[in-house]
Amino acid sequence: MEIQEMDLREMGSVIQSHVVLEVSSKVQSLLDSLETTTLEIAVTGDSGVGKSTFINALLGLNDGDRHAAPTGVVETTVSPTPYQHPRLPSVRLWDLPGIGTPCFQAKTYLQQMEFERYDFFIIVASERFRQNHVMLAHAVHAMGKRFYFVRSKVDQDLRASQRRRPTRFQEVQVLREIEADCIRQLKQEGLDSPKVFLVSSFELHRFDFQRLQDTLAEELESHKRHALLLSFPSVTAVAVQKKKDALRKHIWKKALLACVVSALPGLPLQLNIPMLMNTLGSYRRSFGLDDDSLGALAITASKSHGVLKNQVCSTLGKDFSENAVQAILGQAALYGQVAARLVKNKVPLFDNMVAGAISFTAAYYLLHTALDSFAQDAQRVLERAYGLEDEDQGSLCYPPEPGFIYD
Ligand SMILES: Nc1nc2c(ncn2[C@@H]2O[C@H](COP(=O)(O)OP(=O)(O)OP(=O)(O)O)[C@@H](O)[C@H]2O)c(=O)[nH]1
Ligand SMILES: [Mg+2]
Repeated sequence: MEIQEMDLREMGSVIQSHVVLEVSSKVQSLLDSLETTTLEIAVTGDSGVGKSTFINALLGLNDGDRHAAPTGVVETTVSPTPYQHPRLPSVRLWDLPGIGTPCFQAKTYLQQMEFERYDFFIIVASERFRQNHVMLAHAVHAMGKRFYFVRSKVDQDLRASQRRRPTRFQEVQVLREIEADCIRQLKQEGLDSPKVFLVSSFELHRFDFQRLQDTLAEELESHKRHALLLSFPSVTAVAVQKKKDALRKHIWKKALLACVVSALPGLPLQLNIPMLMNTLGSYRRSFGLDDDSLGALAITASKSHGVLKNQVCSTLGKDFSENAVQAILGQAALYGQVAARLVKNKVPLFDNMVAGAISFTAAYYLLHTALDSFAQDAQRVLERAYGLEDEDQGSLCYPPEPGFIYD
């Protein structure tokens, strides 16, 4: 009887090890395919309309950054220039030379630009949309790609309008007029229902940038949507929430992979701490909470780096160290062990599985809690960066939320 039970237990361990190994290798390849999915975004328009500034804003870079696209200079380049996302190397924005000449040939232009490589085109204009833009849009569409119109520098228009009619100035009305005017121009040039987004690269958190991001995300297939949601700067509360949701979907995969399973039965499961630290680091950067991102935001928003840093209140946001990670894991493992003991006494076959469940639960709890609190940090940073709160209020840290595991 005793021997039979031993055999059964060993066999269970072997089966379970193999199953978990197989599942984790499948999960790894799923994550790999997600992380290596490319997103190639073409940005085009006439010279001086703000293409490079827009690209830098999307990449979260300031003009002075050594990886930034040069701005405010007359470009003579005739070939597409790629700018790689600083955190996600498989995402690239392409600065395409202008389309301004009267003898413009949309088809030839697209061929020269090697149009197949792009997932979609953003056509930028700072004043009028002209026939050239519409010709390009038609050619892009005919080649099976999507296009979007960005009307740039709206902050400048608002300022000019306010100066012109200081007493009658109404921002919403001016914005509506600009949009209606763009749509009218595009229709006049033969485009039926153009999608136009009003943007200021200096104030991405305002106007239509969020709507542009939502529209792009909706129209992309799932892996590319994930890349877009992670790569675009989260400059509004909605964007922070969407980024959190996008990352949350894959927590269980990350947690599973962090459970290192020995192929030999009988060895306990352990957690891969470097792998967890790596994932947490990418969450933190994704929400712009690392020093570089906070520094770049401080410049864009004309706030002090220290003021923004003070808004980061989560345990891991403040102390991103292995000790802090171990402490959170310890907390989670404690709950896990109580539950595990109950199961283990009843079902000896699942010894290994129970140990695995504790590791998995602890990793899941850690990632889930960290993601929630990073998102809260990001929200506070945003509020302070864009002046929603009073400067001299100090830090707005709330007590940490009790992160819960399964939702
Ligand atoms: N106010 C305001 N100015 C902007 C905005 N975007 C760009 N600019 C300014 O417009 C000028 C031209 O911007 P660039 O980004 O260099 O324009 P570009 O389309 O890349 O120009 P080329 O490379 O020459 O084709 C710069 O002085 C920018 O600072 C914006 O959203 N608002
Ligand atoms: Mg440029």
